[in-house]
Amino acid sequence: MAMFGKILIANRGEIALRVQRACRELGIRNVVVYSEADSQAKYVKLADEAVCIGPAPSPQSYLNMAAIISAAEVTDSEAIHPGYGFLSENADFAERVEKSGFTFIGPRPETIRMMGDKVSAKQTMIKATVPTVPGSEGALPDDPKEIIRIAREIKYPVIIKASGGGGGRGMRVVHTEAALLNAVAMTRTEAQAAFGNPTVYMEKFLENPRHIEIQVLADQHKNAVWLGERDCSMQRRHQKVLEEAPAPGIPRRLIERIGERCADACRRINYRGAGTFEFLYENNEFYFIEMNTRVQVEHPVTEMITGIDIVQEQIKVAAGEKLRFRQRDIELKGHAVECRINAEDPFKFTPSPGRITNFHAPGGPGIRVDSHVYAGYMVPPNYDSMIGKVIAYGADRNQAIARMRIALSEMIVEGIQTNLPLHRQLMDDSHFIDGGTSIHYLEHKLASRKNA
Ligand code: MV4
Repeated sequence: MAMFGKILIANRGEIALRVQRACRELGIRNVVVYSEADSQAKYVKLADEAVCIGPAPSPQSYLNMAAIISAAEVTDSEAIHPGYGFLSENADFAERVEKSGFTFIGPRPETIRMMGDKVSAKQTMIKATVPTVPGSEGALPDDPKEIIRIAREIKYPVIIKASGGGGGRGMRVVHTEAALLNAVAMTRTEAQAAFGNPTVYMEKFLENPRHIEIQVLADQHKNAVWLGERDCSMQRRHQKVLEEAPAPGIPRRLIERIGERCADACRRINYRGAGTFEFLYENNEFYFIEMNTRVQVEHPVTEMITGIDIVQEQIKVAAGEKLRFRQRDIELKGHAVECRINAEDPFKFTPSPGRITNFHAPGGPGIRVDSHVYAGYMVPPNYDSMIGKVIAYGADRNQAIARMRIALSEMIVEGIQTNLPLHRQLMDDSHFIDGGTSIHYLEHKLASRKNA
């Protein structure tokens, strides 16, 4: 199968630029679609072709399947890269893309649909011997006696999760039997309203875990590899703030065992493309929770420690190429940290759109900046507040952090508010420097900062 001649990028912002760069390096022409709010973006001007797909609100532009597929048709594109967010994990979109004769750069629609249903995703992982959180094996039944019995078996606290949820939506922690049935009923009602699916399942609630994820890559010829792990525990309200690779303080042989289970699961389900297995990690044990079927915001930290360009690999395997490396060829070298730079109030976290009047990107050894913004750029109010990412690579974690500290001190973003002050504080935070903080650490730190 021949490499694509032209790819349409169905996204915006830094990831549109990231995919555009991958296309250029592979010698593939790129088509960018954009909303009226993004007409002045530099990557739009730099695109081989650009098609306006609608007004600023996402439902009318970046979520408008018909407009995006029309843009692919009029430009004679061969494949569509969905980036992250928007339509990237929408199985119906992937299906419509393929039915219209284009290649969807991502897994098969059935795989996306299966992983989008958290109960079926978890059952698939149990079959593939990936360790999961102890809980109801499958959907919770209606019978209240059964629900009570399952919770007693798991032991409190338990968590009720919506099968259609994920990423922190549709969950409820239950501490006592007295609260159980009402919590199940409420989660079901909310799940029906939010996802059109009342199915819920139950897990043991882990009180103080870390969020560790494994990056995988699979071709269409039964080859699958894992590209190490990322620690994404530094988060606030389910929004990751800082990620790093490798995860500090976790025994290597333990991660290798889990990574092998993930790559093996990919082979079993004939997975195609890049993907991420999300785990909770507590008391030296990994527990699978969800799989993401897209490229993730934090993919650069893995690229830095493996030397593998994940976006280029996504494109190559979508075109039918074989992976050119085996597991034994993959070497995890050094350490990388990524800070997500958001246009937001550094204390209240409210969005801070507007014109960037002055911008200076950091540089120097080991520094990578993935950002589409520049001095004079207008941050539109319609989308996610992330304006870019700073990634620092070093021979070890201390060097990566030292380089990040310098980079953050050099960086200038004026005209809007950003979370740069928070990142600068984190680089001097003794708990972060020690490594291995839990998913609750940042929120606790922020709460005590307010009282200080
Ligand atoms: C959990 C959990 C504790 N125990 N499951 C939140 C997002 C979704 N992907 C799963 N989530 C959680 N599932 C069990 N059995 C705690 C969380 C959780 C969390 C997970 C990852 C990153 C940040 C989080 C913040 C709060 C709760």
